[in-house]
Amino acid sequence: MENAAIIKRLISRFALDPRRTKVLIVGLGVTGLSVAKYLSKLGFNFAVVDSRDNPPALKEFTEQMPDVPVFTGRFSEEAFLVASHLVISPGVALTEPAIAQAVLNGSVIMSDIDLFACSTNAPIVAITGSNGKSTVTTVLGEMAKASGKLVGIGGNLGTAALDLLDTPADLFVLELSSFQLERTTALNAAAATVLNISADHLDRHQNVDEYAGAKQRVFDGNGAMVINADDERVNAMRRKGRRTYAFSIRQAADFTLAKIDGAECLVYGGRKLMALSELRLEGRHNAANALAALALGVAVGLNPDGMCDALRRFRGLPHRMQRVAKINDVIWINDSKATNIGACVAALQGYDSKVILLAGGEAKGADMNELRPAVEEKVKSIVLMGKDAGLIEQALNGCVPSYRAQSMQEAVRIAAGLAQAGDTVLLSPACASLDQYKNYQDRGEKFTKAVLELAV
Ligand code: UMA
Ligand code: ADP
Repeated sequence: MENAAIIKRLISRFALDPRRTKVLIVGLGVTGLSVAKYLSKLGFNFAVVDSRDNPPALKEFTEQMPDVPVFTGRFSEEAFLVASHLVISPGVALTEPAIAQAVLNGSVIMSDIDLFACSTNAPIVAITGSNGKSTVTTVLGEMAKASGKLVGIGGNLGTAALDLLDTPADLFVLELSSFQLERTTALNAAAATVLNISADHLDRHQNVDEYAGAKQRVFDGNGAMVINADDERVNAMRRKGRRTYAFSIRQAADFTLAKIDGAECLVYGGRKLMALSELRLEGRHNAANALAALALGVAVGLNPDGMCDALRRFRGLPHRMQRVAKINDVIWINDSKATNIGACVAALQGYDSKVILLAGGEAKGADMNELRPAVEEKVKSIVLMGKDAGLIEQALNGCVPSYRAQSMQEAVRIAAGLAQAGDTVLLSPACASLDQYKNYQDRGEKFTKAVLELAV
């Protein structure tokens, strides 16, 4: 879109006029930097604030925009006082006192996703949910490419949405978090999904209802809705009069699993798309992800043959149910990205026999009692580590043999001692990693390294 057309939309939607507004970018990470570049291109008057002393994008920002005011080290009140509009990064809570005060003073709250939505005429597919977002976003991007589309893929996945505008695209596929959605009002996606809801981020959201409420905003507008019929909370998000596609791995639905000529298949409207055995992804929840991606693709007119080809080629993302090794007939699986209970439970439910589970870390306010039924059913023994190991141990109350480890290496050694031929050892922590690791990738890499050391 031409700059003039974008500005016209920003004015009509948010009264965001480069001639008379002062914008404050809150947060100078990946998002803040993308917003700064965007506002600068459009000729806006803006400043940046970050509560960190040395925010991650500071160096790049001051090199590129040396004249723009930056306030660091705290949320400076002076900066908030003069702002007519705040573009708030997802890592910053809306309950920050400076933000709450700015709202009382009449400042307009926006997200980078709002700016993005006002800046393109290409259809947007928006994907949220507690688990599976990155997988579905990535595979749908591959499906769009296989259908011959130029596609921009990003959002919470890593590339800030506004940075995607630099490359021509027929379609955008965005992964969106609850934090991005809670401050977004202008999205109107051509197709959107909430893949599932399980407790997560309860350190930032007041309760699961409020968290689900933020997620459900992905459906605001008039696009197609893709609904997980197996998830009660998502099922309740259906809206009257909207084009809706349901997917399910347990019951009849528009996109579901069915036996055709003796083989379990992915089907749409009762017609076979491909055999389930052609999927190269571990875990039954990945069948749900595949169905969701197919439904979103159909909703925006992608070619079913191209989509199935992309699914057949897709090997999954690292740290999600990734097979690390088979050593002495024991299979080791890295699911380090399981940073909440829902992901761990889904991983366990995909197994027919009991596994040895490595779990623990930072529970983010979640109720670990919810882990117990799946552990009782699918876990032989559990090795716990990290800050909230004690919380999990308490919640499990001895329902399976439990061990404690101080490091990943120790956890892997304990698991190796417990495992017998034919067993699976699964790292699926049900917790965030930040108490002991840089991030979930770091945790997964340490696990992989420790496992591979067993083989030498
Ligand atoms: N922070 C401060 N003070 C500030 C601003 C941020 O202390 O003034 C802290 C936040 O509390 C947070 C961290 O800095 O811990 C990063 O926050 P940010 O808003 O600056 O993050 P960005 O670098 O802009 O990255 C964000 C997303 N991060 C978060 O939502 C925390 C990235 O998702 C996303 O890829 C990126 O925008 C582009 O869209 C990451 C993430 O962890 C991968 N997301 C969470 C998740 O998936 O569970 C929601
Ligand atoms: P997100 O981007 O939502 O965090 P990912 O695709 O990165 O999702 O997967 C995160 C974790 O959730 C991994 O542990 C993965 O195995 C698990 N997972 C993936 N899809 C689902 C699903 N549909 N239901 C439950 N867990 C899932």
